Amino acid sequence: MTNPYKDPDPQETQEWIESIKDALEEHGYERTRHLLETLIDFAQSNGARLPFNTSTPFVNTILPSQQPPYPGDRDIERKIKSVVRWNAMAMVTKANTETPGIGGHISTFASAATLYEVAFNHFFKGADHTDGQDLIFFQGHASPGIYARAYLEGRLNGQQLHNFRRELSEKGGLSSYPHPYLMPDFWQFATVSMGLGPIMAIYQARFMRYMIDRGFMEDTDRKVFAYLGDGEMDEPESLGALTLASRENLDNLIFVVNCNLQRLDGPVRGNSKVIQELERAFRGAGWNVIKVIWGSDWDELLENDASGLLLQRLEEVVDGDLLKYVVEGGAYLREHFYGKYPELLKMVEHISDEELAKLRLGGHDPLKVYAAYNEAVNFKGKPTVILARTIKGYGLGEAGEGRNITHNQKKLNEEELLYFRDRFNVPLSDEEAMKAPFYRLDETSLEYKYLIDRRKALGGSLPIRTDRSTPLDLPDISIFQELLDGTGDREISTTMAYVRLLTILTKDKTIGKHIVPIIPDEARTFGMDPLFRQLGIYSHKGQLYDPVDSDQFLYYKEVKDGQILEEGINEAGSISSFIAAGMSYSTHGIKMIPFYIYYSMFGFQRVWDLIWAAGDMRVRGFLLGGTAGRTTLNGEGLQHQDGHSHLAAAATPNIKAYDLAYAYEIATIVHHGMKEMCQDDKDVIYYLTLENENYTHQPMPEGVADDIIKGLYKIHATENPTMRLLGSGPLMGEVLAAAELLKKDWHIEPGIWNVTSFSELRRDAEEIERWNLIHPENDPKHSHLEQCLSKHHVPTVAVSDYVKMVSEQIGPYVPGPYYALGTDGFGRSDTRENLRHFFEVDRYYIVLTAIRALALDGKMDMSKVDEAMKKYNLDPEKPSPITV
Ligand SMILES: Cc1ncc(C[n+]2csc(CCOP(=O)(O)OP(=O)(O)O)c2C)c(N)n1
Ligand SMILES: [Mg+2]
Repeated sequence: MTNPYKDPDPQETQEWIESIKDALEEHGYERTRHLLETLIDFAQSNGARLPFNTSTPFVNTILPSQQPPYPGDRDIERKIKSVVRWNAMAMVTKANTETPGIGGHISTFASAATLYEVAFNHFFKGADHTDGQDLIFFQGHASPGIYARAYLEGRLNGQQLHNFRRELSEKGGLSSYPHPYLMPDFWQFATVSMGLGPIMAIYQARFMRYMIDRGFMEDTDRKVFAYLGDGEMDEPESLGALTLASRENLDNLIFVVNCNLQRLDGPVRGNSKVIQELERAFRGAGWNVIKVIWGSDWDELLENDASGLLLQRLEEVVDGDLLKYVVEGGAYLREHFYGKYPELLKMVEHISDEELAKLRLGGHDPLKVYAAYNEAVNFKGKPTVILARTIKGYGLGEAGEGRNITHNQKKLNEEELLYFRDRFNVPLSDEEAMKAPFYRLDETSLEYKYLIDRRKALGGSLPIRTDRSTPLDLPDISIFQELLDGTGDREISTTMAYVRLLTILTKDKTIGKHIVPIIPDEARTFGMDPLFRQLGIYSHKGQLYDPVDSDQFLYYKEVKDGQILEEGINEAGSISSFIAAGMSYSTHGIKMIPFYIYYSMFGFQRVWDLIWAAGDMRVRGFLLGGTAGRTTLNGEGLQHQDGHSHLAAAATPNIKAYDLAYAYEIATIVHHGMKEMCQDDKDVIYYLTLENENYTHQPMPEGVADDIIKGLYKIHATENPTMRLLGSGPLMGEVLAAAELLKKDWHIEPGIWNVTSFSELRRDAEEIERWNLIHPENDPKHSHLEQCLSKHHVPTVAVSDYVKMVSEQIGPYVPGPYYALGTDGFGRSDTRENLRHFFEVDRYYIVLTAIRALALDGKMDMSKVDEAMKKYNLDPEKPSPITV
């Protein structure tokens, strides 16, 4: 390492080095480490003020002498790898030749091929392995390579490869990236939104531990591997949860960062070194770091570097230069890298320019990569990251190797194809190669046999997504009887009703232990703290301290087999836990039902991308937006009040979203949702908004369960209504009050309906509309909305505590004129009453809108509108909540 301190006594320094050398030779690494650490501690405590340094020299962590022998046949593996490389390149080239602009990536896999091949041949455990299956997050843009291998194994056919990125082709195609939603028997994890893979992998590894600690499964040494791009590590989510992994000693977790030093536009760190920076971040966070920078070709050079000058030069040089050397070749490298010091030039004078340029890097050398994996899978007590130096577009030559344009290289021309063929010795004639065909290994060949045998020995082909879970018995809905019966005079919030439901559910003998309550430091806000003691907060270490409230019955109890995942102020982490639990039916073959309750505003708008990924991965579970509703959450203000998460939920295809008003609705929906998830094997996420306004809850009316689930049920019927009111969630109270006013002050008796889900109504209506459109000869079908409302062609006023677009979703399908009241605009801190007035969703504005609707419908005189405004003191000059 470069040391700015000028050594006044090099001889003394040398003597110290000699002592260390002796210690290493006589006593080995551990003893030497102990000696040095003791010396450092001594120096530090005697005022030496040592600088903090978390990086190690820019060389491989594992020395050549520490490398295990390679257990495979390197020649056969190289041949297999070459064919995988070829097919991966060919499928992208073909796709873009036939359909220009269809996209795809050649360079990412080209850089990562060795990293994957060594793992496929020697480490990844498949679904039939006696230990169970490893969980592997493949780098999304490397998908062509993963398909190419599956093709060689005979799992995919040529037609499918041919239709890469054309999933809608008649005979089926392959998705661009890992999407379990689209290829549910193949991909396990959605990784292509960068940064989500790393955080999700950490929480998968943690959830695996949770399942073991809670006694659901044995600890069989299964691993979670996450393959990541070095550019991807700039996403805050990538590094954001590192300390959780080390704090929880997740030695079942292995990150492999493909350090090709490039991202899409150019270098990840032109002016410094990304590998060193990542090492610092990971070591600082308590991870085991294995750097795989230089291949075996460098061993001798580095061993001969007695003066340390080569190492010094390697430390000096920045990534921008390292990339230039890849592109410019040997002569340039000699002049600019070695040429800086005459001694270095001398070191390489026996090596030709061509050989110099070809000195292989660590991430392309199976020996080095194997050594790294071998250490990683055996390392105890900490998660491991392998930082592997590779070249982006490796083997593409002038078509893009190491160049800034490499990420967007979508096809090779004939000349480039021939170069690639030669570079990897792919057995194709010129004529054949120029057509970029897919190459299949002969089933009698050694390579084919080896490929298949290796995977057989390791438990089967990968990637694979299975569901080996069995249905869970569900208790009857009567376990929630107290919620179905109403609260009498007692006023409670829907949040309190939910907590009661969760308490009952977790105590249930049939399903209780499969419930995974997840909470990001908000349990007391929601009144969930009694569950801490009842269920315990999961902690692998148990509780090493006496909690401050240990003298109380409901103390803060952390325990090794605790059921609650208390994630701290960490919504991205919490949703990652939700994802891990909600796909447990597939990853662990055991159905678990996550209930993740969070502060509504910090849900969808903060981590929607992870929720989207959850949808892609067919996660099942319940999301609960607590303290929701723009006017129902009083006091807090603009950044707390959620009035729009239902828009996001409506746009997420496998989310069923409900805004609930009464306890019995919650019981009905949760019971139905559990049935879908645990017995019908539907991949659904239920999203329920819950509020903190206290009011009384009626007993459940007869025969409304199905309608509650469908999204709309009747609260009050009238013989011949002239209009109807639709209320939703907490604003149901204002709707009922408005109906009273309409009756008392205007002698109007509206029909009253409760909307539990605008989005479910809309989906149903859309589906029916579509069916009717394309079946003109058949009797038209009728949506639930139509069945409920088509009897009376009267004006409708709909009110919710969300932006108007939420209730407007059903506008086109509601018979008669439709008026939506909602909470568009930024929130404010004030009382509920004032907020509902401000957003014009209170009972008076509902009445006003109803009267105008009737006037426009010719049923009342327009002068009544003005009269109503005066009567209820509604100021026509009041500023608009949308713009003020
Ligand atoms: C969140 C997100 N932002 C941007 C992209 C677009 N994108 C795809 S690949 C890529 C560059 C990837 O670089 P790196 O992570 O270093 O991977 P490499 O291909 O170099 O292995 C970008 C910006 C994305 N997929 N996800
Ligand atoms: Mg990169």
